[in-house]
Amino acid sequence: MDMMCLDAKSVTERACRSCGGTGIETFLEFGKTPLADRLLTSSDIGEPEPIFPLRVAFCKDCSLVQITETVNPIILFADSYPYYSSFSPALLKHSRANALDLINRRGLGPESLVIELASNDGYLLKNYVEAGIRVLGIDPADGPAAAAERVGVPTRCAFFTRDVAETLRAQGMRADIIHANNVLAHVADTNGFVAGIARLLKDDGVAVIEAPYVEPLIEHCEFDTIYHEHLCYFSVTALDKLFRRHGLYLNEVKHLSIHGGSLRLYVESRENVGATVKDQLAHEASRGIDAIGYFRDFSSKVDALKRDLSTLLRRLKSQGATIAAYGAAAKGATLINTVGIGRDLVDFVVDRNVYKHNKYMPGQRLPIRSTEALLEVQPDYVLLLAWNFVDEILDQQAEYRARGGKFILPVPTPRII
Ligand code: JHZ
Ligand code: ZN
Repeated sequence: MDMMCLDAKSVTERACRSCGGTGIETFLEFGKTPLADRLLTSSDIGEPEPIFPLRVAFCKDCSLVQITETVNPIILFADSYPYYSSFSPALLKHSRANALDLINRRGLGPESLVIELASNDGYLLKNYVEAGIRVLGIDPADGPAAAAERVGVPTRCAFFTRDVAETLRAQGMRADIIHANNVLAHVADTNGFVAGIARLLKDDGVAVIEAPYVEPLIEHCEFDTIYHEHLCYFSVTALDKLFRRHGLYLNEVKHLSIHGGSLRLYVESRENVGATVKDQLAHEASRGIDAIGYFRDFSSKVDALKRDLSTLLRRLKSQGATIAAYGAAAKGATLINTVGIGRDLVDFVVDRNVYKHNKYMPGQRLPIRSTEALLEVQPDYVLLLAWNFVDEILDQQAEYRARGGKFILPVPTPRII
């Protein structure tokens, strides 16, 4: 990464975030868009919003898919970050199962140390605390970090960097497990972050990392998961190279359905590459995911989806239907701003996260209300922006549906259910 001056709002990268190669080729261009998690308050409404280029590129040297603009992380994460992991019961269940599995598999006890990078509101580490295992959370967002402390998860409010890793190591801390969920793609200094993990891990420790996987993003046209917080869109091919550069080895990989299709990576300082990784590398080579050709027609698929969704919404509206949306998700911001879904089509967005209520979606400025509004208003249709939690949300909204309400799923192709 270019060195970012602290005052700079963003920088445009000219070289690959991982390998530094200069052979990066753009394959998708959204123009300038607002920041996906920067929800507006009523006093912001009269002001213009900062917008930044959103452009996706492929590195011919290491196969990493990445955006070319790095927005200053302080703007993105440190101030009023509205994302609290604990609002999703499915995510809590998924996280608890992961912790219990590792406690078992690695025989963790009171002497062990588990560190989580981007520990948010303590949604994962609290399971280790319950089991009497020492933990440390590190997260730069003050609201979620304070919420973690309240549930008994000691948390340092900071960005994790190589320097932070050195400081913790100097204080005698080495981790048996390092968790890093949905954060590797978010850090501007990709190499510094991975080097920090290498320094903080015990010799026989394991880093257990979750990140959205680029293959389902492309195959299911999940273009809305592209926004400025997500700097990288990983393949196993690109990850394997990234870890090896820092003396770490991707030894095992699992597929997860969460967030539209993610990978769980088991990374250690001892090389012991298992069949799951070898098979995945072979799969990516056979599908061509390690070459630009795989990505070339994505842009036209995205355009077709955007057009179909817009046409569907306009048709329903012209028939007199009322439409709301569900999930003031970051991905929802990309969807409404790239498709152009404003107040003329959607009246409001509902969300369970109380920190998002009475605010407005970036760009299109759709107001955000509590989920109760769906039964109060009973709109004819609800566009599901948080489509990754479709099962959970449909169950929860059984009453709205029983009264005749319908959901619109935007991806992989717009459809009404
Ligand atoms: P959700 C998040 O992105 C945040 P987002 C982050 N950018 C990231 O990297 C990805 O995840 C992976 C609400 N909700 O989690 C909660 C309900 O209201 O899909 C959220 O506001 N009711 C760091 O923001 C939103 O929907 C529910 O029942 O795109 C979902 O957002 C459930 C389950 C969720 O991700
Ligand atoms: Zn590269």
